[in-house]
Amino acid sequence: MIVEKSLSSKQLVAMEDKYGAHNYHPLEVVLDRGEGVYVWDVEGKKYYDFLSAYSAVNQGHCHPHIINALKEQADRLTLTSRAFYNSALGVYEKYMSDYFGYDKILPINTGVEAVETAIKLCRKWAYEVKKVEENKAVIIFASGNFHGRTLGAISASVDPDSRGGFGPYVPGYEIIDYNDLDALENALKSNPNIAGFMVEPIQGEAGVYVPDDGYLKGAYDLCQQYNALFIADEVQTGIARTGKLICCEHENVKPDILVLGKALSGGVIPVSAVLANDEIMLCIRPGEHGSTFGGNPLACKVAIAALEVVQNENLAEKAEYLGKIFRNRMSQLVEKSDWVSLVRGKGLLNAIVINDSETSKTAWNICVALRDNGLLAKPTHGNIIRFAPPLVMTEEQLNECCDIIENTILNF
Ligand code: IF1
Repeated sequence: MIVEKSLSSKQLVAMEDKYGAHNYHPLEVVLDRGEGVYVWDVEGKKYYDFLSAYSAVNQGHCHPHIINALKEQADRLTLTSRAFYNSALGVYEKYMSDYFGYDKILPINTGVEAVETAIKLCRKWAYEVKKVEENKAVIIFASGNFHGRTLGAISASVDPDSRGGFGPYVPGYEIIDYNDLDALENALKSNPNIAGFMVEPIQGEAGVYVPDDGYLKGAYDLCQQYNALFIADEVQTGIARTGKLICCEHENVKPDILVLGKALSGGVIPVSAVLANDEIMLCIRPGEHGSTFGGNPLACKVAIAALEVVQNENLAEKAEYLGKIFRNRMSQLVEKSDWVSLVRGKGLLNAIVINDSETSKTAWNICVALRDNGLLAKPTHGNIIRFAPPLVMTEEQLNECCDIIENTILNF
């Protein structure tokens, strides 16, 4: 009998290092299994997941309702392409339209593909509806943004790691300061060819940077005033993460174009979407945009199930409630520890700032210590640690996690 020997964490890390491209620098933990708020490594050690795959696993790992939908549809039909109709897509599109309150949805796969879709849709609208002269459309972005890894997205980036060495870049972009309504008004006022403004309601990659109250509403109103589209990239902030279904809801803003991804599938398979009303969405016609996998029946069934979980388990309300407890606990830690200088965030999208330089290894080393104590998180920008657990966490579990974070940092 051949007994298959399973590989150790060390061996698996070595394999990734040898055979995989070096485009990541992961924290050293090799995960093998997940359930709800927990993940286990290949040696069987259990952790609280405080990253949730960058807010893709809001519904918790391997949520049975979503996995059942996946399994059922996987046995039936997975992909037809859009050359033909499929029995899941129309039902899903209606569900999405009702759920988010838009006339139409354009289904696609990854977050950045949805961002690209929104950029193309915005340009198309500018030429067809706003009557901008051909090839003159400009889209405004906010400095510090993260919209993904394609050329279309990195051309809007100011981060040297994301952008450097990949030029030439896509033209027709203008970058302004984030959280600066005067800068937005100046940009809109000084150029009649502005097609739209794309913005993250909270900048995730920048370090969970929450703009001032009124910023989103103010930006939306300015876009209206100057006949430009307000495009919200809610790939990370959407789907209940910040305490509302979408983060713009905190200011009662309904984006002209809404970009969703990540937790739209509960982290099960890549599913993303662009939502807009007819006047905008119908600017794209047959043959002008699409993807082999976009709108596949597996994705449709998984996304419906993932959104049902959000509703059935009141995840937005939970995120709002637990987020307050979390920031409260972390504010106490700020008082107690010289290592932590502040906590910020909304709902369960939060970060603490470590009192050391951006180039120091302190935040990384704290994350290593957190890992050893059974909690997984990842630093961003050197001295910031992002905390984004699955939203299915109980209050008791959250308090236990706060204890782990507190003890780890006080003993660091
Ligand atoms: C990686 C960061 C988070 C996003 C927003 C679009 C996308 C993302 C607002 C693209 C993706 C991910 C990508 C992931 C790391 C992660 C990330 F640290 F890089 F910035 F979440 F904060 N818009 N963010 O946050 O979505 O195409 O990846 O599905 O490893 O690059 P995608």
